[in-house]
Amino acid sequence: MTRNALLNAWIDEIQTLCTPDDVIIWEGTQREYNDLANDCVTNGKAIRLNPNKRPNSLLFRSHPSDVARVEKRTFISTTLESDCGPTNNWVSPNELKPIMLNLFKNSMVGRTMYVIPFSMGPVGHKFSKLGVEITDSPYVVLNMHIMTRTGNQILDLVNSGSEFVKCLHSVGFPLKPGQIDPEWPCAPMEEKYISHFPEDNMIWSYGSGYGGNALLGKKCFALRIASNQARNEGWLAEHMLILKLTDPKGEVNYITGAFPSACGKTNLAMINPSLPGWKAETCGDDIAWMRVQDDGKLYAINPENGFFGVTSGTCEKSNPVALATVRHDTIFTNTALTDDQDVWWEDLTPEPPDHLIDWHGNEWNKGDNFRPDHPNARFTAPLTNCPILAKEYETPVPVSAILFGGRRPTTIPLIHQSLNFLHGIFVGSIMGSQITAATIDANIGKVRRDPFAMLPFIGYNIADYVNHWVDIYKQSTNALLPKIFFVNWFRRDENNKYIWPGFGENSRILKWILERTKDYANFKHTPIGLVPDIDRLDLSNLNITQKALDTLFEVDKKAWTKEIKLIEKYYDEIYQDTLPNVLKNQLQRLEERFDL
Ligand code: GTP
Ligand code: SPV
Ligand code: MN
Repeated sequence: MTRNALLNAWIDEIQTLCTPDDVIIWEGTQREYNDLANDCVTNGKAIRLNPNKRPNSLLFRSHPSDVARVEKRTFISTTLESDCGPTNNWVSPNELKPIMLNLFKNSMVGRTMYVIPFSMGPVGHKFSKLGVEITDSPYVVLNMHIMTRTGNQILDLVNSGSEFVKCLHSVGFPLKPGQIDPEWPCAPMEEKYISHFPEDNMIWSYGSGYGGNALLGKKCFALRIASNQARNEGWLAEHMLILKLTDPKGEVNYITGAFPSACGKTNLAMINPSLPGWKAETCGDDIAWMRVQDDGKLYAINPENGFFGVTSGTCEKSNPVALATVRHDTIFTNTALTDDQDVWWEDLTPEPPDHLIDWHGNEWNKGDNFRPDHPNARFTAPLTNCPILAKEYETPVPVSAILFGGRRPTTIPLIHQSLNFLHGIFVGSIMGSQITAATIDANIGKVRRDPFAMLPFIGYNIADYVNHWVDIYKQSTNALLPKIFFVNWFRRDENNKYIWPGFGENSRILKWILERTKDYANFKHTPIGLVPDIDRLDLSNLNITQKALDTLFEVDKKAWTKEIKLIEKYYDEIYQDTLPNVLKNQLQRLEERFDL
């Protein structure tokens, strides 16, 4: 046991409740990791990849029902429904706790219970927060080991009395005596619960082993619980990448970007700029914790220690940095397996291999009319695997620009700048994006509102969240705070093809953005904000037609009149009588600028 009485009492309580066969306190060493990885391979839970091609790497295949976050089974459990708000599923703790206690009862029979002390953020840093995850999933342990700082150093902090978030997880598949454990145990959909109790700083997750449902440091803690902590303590917990950019003169700037799940954060965080002389380095690819410091600037730090990235679409041309990052010491989930025991996913190579084992473990032959990998297949790799990891990845960095963005096939231009911080908050609040395979949903491809790319991650009432952004604004001034932009790499033409080449070419837009932060006269006014003066956009050596450019930067009054109607409807539905003043005022001004 540990030297912390509170922690010991909790471990005792969970052991008595879940009745695992044994309990292991995770010390966080590479040796433990290697041993557990070997166990997983021996027990048929994982496949060791070819050590010559992909050293120290594993492939896991999940149950076909357990492939992504489950928003319908994700709950914010607060005493008052109004503290949860209209965008989250609410159940009162009095109702939810007994249901879940019943599920957790004896849920770990036949399994080992792991206790993982972890830190979100660098160990001991004043911006960091501690957690302890109890889980019966070796897959979760291996992933948490990569995604967070784990082990004895953190246990020492917990033992010396630091607060921690209690994170309880079970795959929800107790084993009867003699019962064979499936490759990927989990519970049926209606028994899955991803529950957050912000009043207790506590997370209970039952029935899923996948990603954000189970690696509780990530979305559950670093966004949903942390957004509550951030509101109480005056900072921001956001679904954002953090990118360091050095221009050809050597000037350094930091940019954050909030795009919904599977909408390009990891790729922008690892951008390989096509513009000569520009250098990009990665600070974070999914989550940013941000605070206004004494100098009035907003500083961001990545609380994670690894990448849990989408494999689909990743290739030498689109993202060579990601490919280098996953060369070794990586866990793959739901990719296909090649004949020489390596991984393959859609677009990795222009032509697929002739033969693969698909993510179900079945034969796949070239020409088969189904995908061999899952669209939400992922890699888990340590930050330190990234060849362009910024040296300051463990220090808060001052943010010059915040990018919001999403997948919008129409209406939204490639880039526009908000008029000021409050207008930027409005722009964040009206974000829309096509639903992606990062969540289990029948409506993939349909545009939904995803304010601040945080729709599934705000751990409290969205009206309070928007007002909290205004409170952050009040901690400083427009002059010192980041400038706020909106990007859309995903505009499509009449043949449904992406118009903008994206990836490394996005550096052209980043250059324009940094010029804007320095007030260059490189823009045109439109009713929605500032768009590039095309003559001032660096399009050197880019093969793009005038027609494409016209579409990319058009602000079409007819389309926007329709959009504004939709925004009004959305505001009415979501906020009713709690619509924050900032949104009311900004919407009115937008209508005025369009002469509506
Ligand atoms: P989460 O990890 O789910 O939060 O996703 P993410 O926001 O980090 O998205 P990611 O960078 O993994 O990209 C998701 C998908 O979008 C991948 O298939 C990428 O190849 C694709 N993508 C990323 N950037 C671009 C871009 O600039 N243009 C185009 N066309 N596709 C992109
Ligand atoms: C996302 O869905 O935004 C992810 C993947 O980053 S998961 O960790 O599953 O939430
Ligand atoms: Mn994400």
